[in-house]
Formats: sequence, structure tokens, C-alpha cells
Amino acid sequence: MVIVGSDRFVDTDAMRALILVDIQNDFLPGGALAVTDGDAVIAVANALAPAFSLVVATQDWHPAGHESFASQHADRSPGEVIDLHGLPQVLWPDHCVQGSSGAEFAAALTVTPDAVFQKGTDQRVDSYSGFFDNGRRHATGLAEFLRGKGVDSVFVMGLATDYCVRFTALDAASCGFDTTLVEDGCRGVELSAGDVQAAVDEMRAAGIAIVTSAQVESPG
Ligand code: VGL
Ligand code: ZN
Repeated sequence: MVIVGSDRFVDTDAMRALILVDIQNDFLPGGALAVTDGDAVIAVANALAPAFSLVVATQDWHPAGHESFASQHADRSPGEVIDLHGLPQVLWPDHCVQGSSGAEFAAALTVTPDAVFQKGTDQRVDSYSGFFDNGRRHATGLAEFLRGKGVDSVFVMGLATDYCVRFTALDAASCGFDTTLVEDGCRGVELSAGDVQAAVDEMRAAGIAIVTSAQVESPG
């Protein structure tokens, strides 16, 4: 939209935001749910953030004993899939427990986000997306926050490509945001070989643009 005032044009188009997904210690090498090469995304985030006037971060933030943890299910191991209150659930090692050092943002991340959206706080349901839980019953408020800031396009990057990045980007697109995945700013869990490629293909098929950080233009 262009607002035409008496003496100037105000172009409210193209307000964009960077969404940093779960750049937390437990997803880095040495963490409880380590993503191979996960620390490589930190430099990308630090380099990209200054090109955005709005940066938000998501934070995986589970209560101790979260039901997505294999430790809560007798005779189950991480990587197995169960039915959890009607939803398929991959079981994970205990990770990103509220208040633990594993849940903290990576120390090398120099970006101070404008807002942090925590997810996975409901004991009974996991939340890969920064917008909604996996049952799509509860919203985090991220969509409303972005709309309130006049954002119409979002750039998504972080951890992990095949889980939280994937569902955050798909939900952003489904909420009507023009959505771009910054591919070199992501790394995946790859429980099965090909999961990351399949996630990228799924995002592309949903209308999400796939770019590298070098292709992201700074505002003119
Ligand atoms: C994630 C598995 C469990 C992620 C979070 O950030 O991709 N994956 N919790
Ligand atoms: Zn989690």
C-alpha cells in the first residue's frame, strides 16, 4: 500500500522480518539433540541480521518431562515414532528444558532479537513451528506480532531444517506471509537420509522461495 499524503509518499510495502529458529545450545555439536554442523548457522545469522529492521527468534522451551522425550515412555528410544494424544510424535532425547543451559541461545549469536517466541511449553503436545503447536490448536502469537509490525514477508533460517525450520516456514506461508528460506542458514537432523532434501522440496512446493544468504539484499 502507498499512502499519499500532502507532501510525501509513505510506502508501507515490503516490511520484512528475519525469523531465527531455535539457535540453541542443545541443537549445536555437543548438545543433547545435536544437529551436525549446527553451529555453522550462527555466523549466517550474525551476518544477515543487520539487513533486517525486525528480527524475531523462536526458542524450543520444554517443561522437564515433556512427553516428546523418549525418557517419558517405557521401552522407547529417541527416533522412534509413537501416537501422542492422537498425533504422530518422533521421540527425542531430553532437550531444551526450560531454564537449562541447553535451552539458551548460542553464546556466539550476537543478534538481539526484537521478540522471542517460546514453543513446546505444553507438556502433552510438541511444537515444531514457531506459529502453532503440532495439533494447530494453540498459536504463539507470532503471526499477530508480525502483522502488527506491518510485516508482509519473512526470511526463515536456523535449526533444524527438517523439523522446526520446515514447519515454521510452512506455517508462515499458510498465514499469508511471502516466505523465503535461507538455505545456508539451516542445518538438519536427518534422522533418515534425504530428510533435509525432502523438507526443502516440500517448502519449495508450498511456494516458499529458496535462497542463499548471499542473495538476500540489504534494504536500499
Ligand atoms: C526441534 C526436534 C525437537 C527443532 C525441536 O528445533 O527442529 N527438533 N524439538
Ligand atoms: Zn523440542
